[in-house]
Amino acid sequence: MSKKKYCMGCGILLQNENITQEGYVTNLESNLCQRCFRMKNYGDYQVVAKSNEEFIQILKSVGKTKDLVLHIVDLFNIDRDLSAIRKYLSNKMILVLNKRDALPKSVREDKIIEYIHSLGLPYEDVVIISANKNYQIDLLMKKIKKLKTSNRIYVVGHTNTGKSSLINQIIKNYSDLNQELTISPLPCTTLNTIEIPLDQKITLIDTPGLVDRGNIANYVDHSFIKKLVPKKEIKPKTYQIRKGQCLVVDKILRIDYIEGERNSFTFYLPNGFKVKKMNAIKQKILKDLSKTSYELKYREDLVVNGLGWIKIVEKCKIDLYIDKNIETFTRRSLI
Ligand SMILES: Nc1nc2c(ncn2[C@@H]2O[C@H](COP(=O)(O)OP(=O)(O)O)[C@@H](O)[C@H]2O)c(=O)[nH]1
Ligand SMILES: [Mg+2]
Repeated sequence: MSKKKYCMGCGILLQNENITQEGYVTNLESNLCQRCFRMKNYGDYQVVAKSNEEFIQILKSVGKTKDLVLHIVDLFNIDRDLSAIRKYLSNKMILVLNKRDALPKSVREDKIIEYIHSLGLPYEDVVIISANKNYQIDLLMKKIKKLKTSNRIYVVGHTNTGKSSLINQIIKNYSDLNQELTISPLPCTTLNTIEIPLDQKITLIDTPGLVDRGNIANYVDHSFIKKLVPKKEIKPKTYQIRKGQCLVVDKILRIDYIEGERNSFTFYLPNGFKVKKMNAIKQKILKDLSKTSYELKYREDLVVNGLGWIKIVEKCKIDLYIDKNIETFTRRSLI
């Protein structure tokens, strides 16, 4: 039997026997499976439905090593609970906050770092980067070299946080390899671990991300998912609101202002979304969605997993209407 060969884009085992199964190629000489080939060359995305069980096993096996781990988080969608991933790992870890380019330039990075420190998690270090814009990748490399415990460095995080994008940027900057990992706005692009030997001293290992069940991306169709990944710096929009009014975002969420002084709501959403202010009395729009009541304290964010957040200045009571599967929560204002 010939040696097993894996797709250079997503890590899946290549096979030429069953076209309906993952890893299919017509010719085993190919380096990319048909799915990756189509994504790369035609932007033709195919979703693979995977259970997280397999990905959790991979994380657990990372946890058995003593290697340094980069935990990649989307700055635009910082997890409510970073230990959803951390709990499988006792390794030394660097927290890497990606997609800086999507946040307004005016946002102060020290405030974000301070927010992370306030969570009191034992990361060795925290770095803010943009994989797409090649921002602070040198700084990250410096920290990797300083903190690495062996030649192997794992890259973990939820799906779509930009793990493969980061590794591609590092390959470009620091090696002569011509490998390029497959990236896409859909969940479950990377299917297996992929080892990238950058040089004698550093091998990066990409991993499939866990799917975050509360993320809005799981409950909308393809064309909508593309809208959720901010490509450019987002423009926050502020609305003055008082009792009796409501704010509606496309067909996905509605906020009724139930109690409180005049207030200011600033929406941090990808640019394609529209916010409308309306009179709530008798307004039936979106009321069939599931309702959650929140009491906000002074300067808190209302976060909608996978969509963005709303910065609310004064304390108040609101009713939120949204699909019941989508996770929402409040936190101290990030910025
Ligand atoms: N704006 C922005 N988007 C990014 C950045 N890094 C990755 N993305 C986008 O996020 C999506 C998921 O990226 P991918 O690398 O496949 O994530 P992975 O699932 O963690 O490997 C793609 O649409 C990327 O273009 C970044 O630095 N800035
Ligand atoms: Mg990936």
